Amino acid sequence: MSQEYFPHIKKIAFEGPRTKNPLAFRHYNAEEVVGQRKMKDHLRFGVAYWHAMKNSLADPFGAGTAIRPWDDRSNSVENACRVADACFEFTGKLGIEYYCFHDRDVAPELGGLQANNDALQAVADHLGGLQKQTGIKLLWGTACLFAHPRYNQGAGTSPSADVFAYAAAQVKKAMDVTHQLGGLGYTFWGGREGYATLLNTNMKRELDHLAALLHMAVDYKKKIGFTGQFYIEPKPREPSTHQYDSDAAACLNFLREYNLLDHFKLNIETNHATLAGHTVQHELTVAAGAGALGSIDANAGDELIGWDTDQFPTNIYMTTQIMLVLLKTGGFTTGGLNFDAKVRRESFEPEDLFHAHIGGMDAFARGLKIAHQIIEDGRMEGFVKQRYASFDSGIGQKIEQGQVGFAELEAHALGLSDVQTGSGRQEMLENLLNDFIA
Ligand code: XUL
Ligand code: CO
Repeated sequence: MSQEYFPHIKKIAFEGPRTKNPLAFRHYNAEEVVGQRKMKDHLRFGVAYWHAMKNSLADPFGAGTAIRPWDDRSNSVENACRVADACFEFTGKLGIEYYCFHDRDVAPELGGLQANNDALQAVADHLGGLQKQTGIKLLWGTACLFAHPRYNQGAGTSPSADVFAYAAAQVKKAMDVTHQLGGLGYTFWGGREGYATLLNTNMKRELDHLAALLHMAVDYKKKIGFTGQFYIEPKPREPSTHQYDSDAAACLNFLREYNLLDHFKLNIETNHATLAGHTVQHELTVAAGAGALGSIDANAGDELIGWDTDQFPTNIYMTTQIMLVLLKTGGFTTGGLNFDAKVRRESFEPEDLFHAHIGGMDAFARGLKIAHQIIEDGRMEGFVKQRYASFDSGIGQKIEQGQVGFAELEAHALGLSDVQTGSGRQEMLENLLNDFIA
């Protein structure tokens, strides 16, 4: 890393909430201890290589606008290594400790499988050197099984066995390099694992095939001794009309049905949750309930557009609610907050990448501090505990412990003169939340 790619930007420092410096943290103070952990260990931020480094900022109506002096857009290992150098300089200047990539973000697709594997291997070796030099770690790796035209009808769910085989080979190599780089996890996002019309689709067969691919990955993981965590990333649509991993509940059902639940956790993404008609806190809570909350792709959608706009998260209410769920589950183990977010097409200068990440990091730092205070205060949790108190003793406890059936409950109900629940106090709790955010 001899050349500097962001020469005008120094390492971003914590300057506190009153600073006027746009290239400084107001709230993210890596070493500050919140509860039991340092902020950086609660939040475990990751840079998403595909957005931060490779996204040209094209949209369906126009060409890319991004100015990225380190990337000549040539399909060469040399260019890929230069982009990697820029990525590590960028990540280091932000004080971010993790990154995530697809095989095709970091290395060029040169043609045949062997040439692609060789290119990926060469770049992975270079990435290994950069990791050693900087201490930056790989949060998770993945294979891009959706961009190349061969995957136009899916990868693990393609109607072509040859495409399935090619996808398996690509996952194998992506797992190899993730393992080589000490990746803490490996993600499966099935962008085209779904369908456009049922008129041409055998859904059952496609799901069986997807499960077979994942079982092969589990076997291969054991074979190479990779101990990282596998994740599935739910998303209901885009690019497919319907994706099988449509939300957390659908993923959990699929994993249970095919005996895969012991081997996978979920990587929950905010904008995918909203596309599925949920909030991100809903999706996180569903995953946590199954002991499968693994990692988070941190971003935000645009309520007025309704696509997967992958914007940087700046909403303190949202980051607070994410951190509330996370802290209650004990926080991350293998996972982290990977910024699966891109700057807007209008924000095309390299500096904008810094503003975007600084904003997301500060928003999560605030969310963390506020969520921690809410938990310490205990009123919110106390209210919820009290709301279910009728199950802590008497007939409620017997229901939870499976000691009663319909006959006993009928006898109990016949003896009741007045059946009531207390108020849900939603508005009071919303006001309480606002007290902490203010
Ligand atoms: C797409 C998406 C992916 C996955 C990794 O919407 O979120 O970038 O995170 O394949
Ligand atoms: Co994602």
